[in-house]
Amino acid sequence: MYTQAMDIPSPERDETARGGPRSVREAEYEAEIDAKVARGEFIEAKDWMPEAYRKTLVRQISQHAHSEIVGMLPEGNWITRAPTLKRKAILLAKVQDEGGHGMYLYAAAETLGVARDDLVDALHSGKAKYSSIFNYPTLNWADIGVIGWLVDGAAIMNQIPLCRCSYGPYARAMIRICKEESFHQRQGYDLLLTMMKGTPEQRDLVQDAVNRWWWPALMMFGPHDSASTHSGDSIKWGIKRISNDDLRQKFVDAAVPQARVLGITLPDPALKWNEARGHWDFGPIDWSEFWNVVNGHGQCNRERLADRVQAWEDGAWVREAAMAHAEKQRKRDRLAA
Ligand code: BYC
Repeated sequence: MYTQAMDIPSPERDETARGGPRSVREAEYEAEIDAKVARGEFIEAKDWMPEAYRKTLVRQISQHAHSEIVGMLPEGNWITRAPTLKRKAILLAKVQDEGGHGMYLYAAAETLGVARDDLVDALHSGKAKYSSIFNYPTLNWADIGVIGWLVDGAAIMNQIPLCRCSYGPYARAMIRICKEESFHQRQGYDLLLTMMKGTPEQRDLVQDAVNRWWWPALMMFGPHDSASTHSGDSIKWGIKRISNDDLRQKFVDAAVPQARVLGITLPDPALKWNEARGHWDFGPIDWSEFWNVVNGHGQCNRERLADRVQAWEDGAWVREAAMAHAEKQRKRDRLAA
């Protein structure tokens, strides 16, 4: 799996995508792809695929990769301020995992014939999206616990079905990512349980953090199904297995009993068990806030992008050194041959 970036599309398939000699057989290929998806088989990098399927995957996987590396920032901010050595070690490991998730996902996107530099450029220029959730600030230590509990909890709910996504390299990357997300969620919940057993001030910090993160966490699942432009195709192609709203409902149903165990109140007066539906009803989401953040006007959008660009520029010497080392190695190999 970790060499999957080498598994790039074949020139023959590229020719088909450009409408070359094999394009007359496209309908047949599409029927083959549909049958594979229906049988629950993976589509692999070297298989022919409809151009729209490839583009959707590049869009979703690269947005996902960007979310992971931008997602390192709000928590990274607290590594130096963790209250104990144990919490610092846990947070360091979690943030490193997120960097690793970004790398698996960029590698999975590269199998679709895109260059990583172009994806990174799209992020830095503000053209590419990343999850809305990372445009909110982390104001106190309880925010780190709440990110683990709610943000990683929402991420797992969304990502478990992606382990069965029809595109093999993405599905395989998601298996490992979900295992690590599970640790992330648990460490957050554990941190909050510890704070809730502490002083009244600590409990107030937890409640304040939950009040600020609850609604943005619900927005992570994307717009209401009726406003989700990509869901129809993505579900047809087996990329998305469950709709945005259904995943959001599953998340609310899981979070309510967890909130009770913690002893906090979720900030939604409309939250009510609905016997007939067998689910928790919840209040309306502020979609104007969601689109405002998605379109670049959230509290931290500018800061997050500026930090990513700065990190990229600061890391230039590492990339140059790696390239120089590889070149030296190539020369040595040539001489030896
Ligand atoms: N934020 O047609 P729709 C993590 C955009 S990382 C921003 O429903 P789709 C973690 C959407 O892109 C978590 N934009 O789209 C890391 C589309 O715009 P474009 C990241 C959003 O793709 C570090 C438009 O709205 N997880 O867990 O079918 C630390 C219409 O939406 C959002 C993933 O990326 C949003 N929340 O469904 C801790 C999972 N929602 O592209 C934790 C993989 C929607 O047309 N991604 N948009 O310009 C997915 O499952 C899907 O892409 C989504 C959206 C469910 C997010």
